[in-house]
Amino acid sequence: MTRLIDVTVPDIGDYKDVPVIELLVQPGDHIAADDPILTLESDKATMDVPAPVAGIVRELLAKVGDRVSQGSLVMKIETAEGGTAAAAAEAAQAAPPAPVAVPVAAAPAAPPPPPAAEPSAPAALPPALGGKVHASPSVRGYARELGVDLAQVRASGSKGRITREDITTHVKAAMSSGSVPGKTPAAAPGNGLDLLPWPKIDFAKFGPIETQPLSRIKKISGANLSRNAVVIPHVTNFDEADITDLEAFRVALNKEHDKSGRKLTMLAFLIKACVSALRKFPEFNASLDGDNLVLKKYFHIAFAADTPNGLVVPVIRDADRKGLYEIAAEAAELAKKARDGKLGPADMSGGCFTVSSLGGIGGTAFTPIINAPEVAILGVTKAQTKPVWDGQQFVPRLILPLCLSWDHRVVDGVLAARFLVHLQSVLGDFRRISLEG
Ligand code: CAO
Repeated sequence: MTRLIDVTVPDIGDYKDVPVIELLVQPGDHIAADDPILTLESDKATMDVPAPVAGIVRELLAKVGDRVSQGSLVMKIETAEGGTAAAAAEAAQAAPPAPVAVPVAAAPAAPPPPPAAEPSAPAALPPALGGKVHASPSVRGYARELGVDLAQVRASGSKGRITREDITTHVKAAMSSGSVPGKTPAAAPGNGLDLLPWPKIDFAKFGPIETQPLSRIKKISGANLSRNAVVIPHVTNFDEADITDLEAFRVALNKEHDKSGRKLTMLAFLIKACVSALRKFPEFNASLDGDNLVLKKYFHIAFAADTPNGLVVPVIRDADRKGLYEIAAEAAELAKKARDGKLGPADMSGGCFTVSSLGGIGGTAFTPIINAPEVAILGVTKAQTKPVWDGQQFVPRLILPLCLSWDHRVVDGVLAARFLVHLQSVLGDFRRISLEG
């Protein structure tokens, strides 16, 4: 006995009227539960909707370009009569799609790659279906991000479809064999990382230990940070800004607004100063896309936020159009959402440049890793009162250390030094911001 199941769009968060950008199955296709059946794309994320049950696709009720929301009927699947009608109906709505956020360093929205099978050698494999590569847009985006040629990837999905895991497996295999993903070793002599295997040590031999699994955020951000550290030629420039007057101004304003609870943070000033520097040096407000540099005309500033589960990077949109109080309040709200584990893909996507502040904690300098596809990140450590020579005598000044990591494929040292000098002058006298058009 079989049953015809109505498949509807599951819970896709706050998204409504999202366009269907690809149908991944055809009537007559045999599919397994959780196979991707169609892809939706909002302005923030691409989502593959999984099949709620195994069966045969009988009717497509949505086409590419249709706009759908939670509950929209998209197809009918004939499934073997297993459970009750209620159970089948429930299954037809159960699994929410995994959104693939626009890549950010620590987006918890992107599912962590599952542990890959033993890597196989990435020899040039025939494409799954007669030379044509089948992969959803999100998988294609993932491949593009890692520089993988899909034609070289062994497909394990239904009907020869390449899955996200296939790409992860391919890259792992390429890394362990020392070749470049998507290229045969012969085509890229000497370009492989040729890394030694990770040391396998029985630590218990040396003393008592406790093993804890990494949090989901740590696993995702770890993979992103490793890629960024390996792929991007980082350089970090250091400088200092005299923030004596700025800090006095901030403290005075906070005292004034003590009762209302409105608070200006150093982070808000830093974000505003970075917008000013990004305006002056547009190469820093850019991303590499193959051989092109995409220059952004918007100013979405990300900031690193520490949470009990690891590092996340929420984004303040249009920071150029927001006032300092608005930026401070939004950063506080996003940092709270981050600590509560409630940031969504939209909160973490679209960043142009990141500020990573350890100022409230300590340190004199560090070398932050760039949050790809951004091209630079500003690290800030604790401001300290230091003696500064004013030409006649040493005077105590509050000095803020600045650490700018930048992508040497896009920026060079002179520009980075100028960027920091500009930050220094704005933070040294914030009235300069009011002179900008
Ligand atoms: N120097 C000296 N003191 C500083 C400072 C600086 N650069 N920045 C902040 N402080 C002090 C201030 O005195 C502030 O207290 P008051 O405003 O009450 O005077 C206090 O630290 C706390 O600052 P804050 O509440 O404004 O917090 P913050 O802006 O420093 O940080 C946030 C907010 C979200 C950035 C922070 O909580 C955080 O998560 N930081 C860690 C980021 C991180 O992990 N970076 C490393 C990533 S690896 O690249």
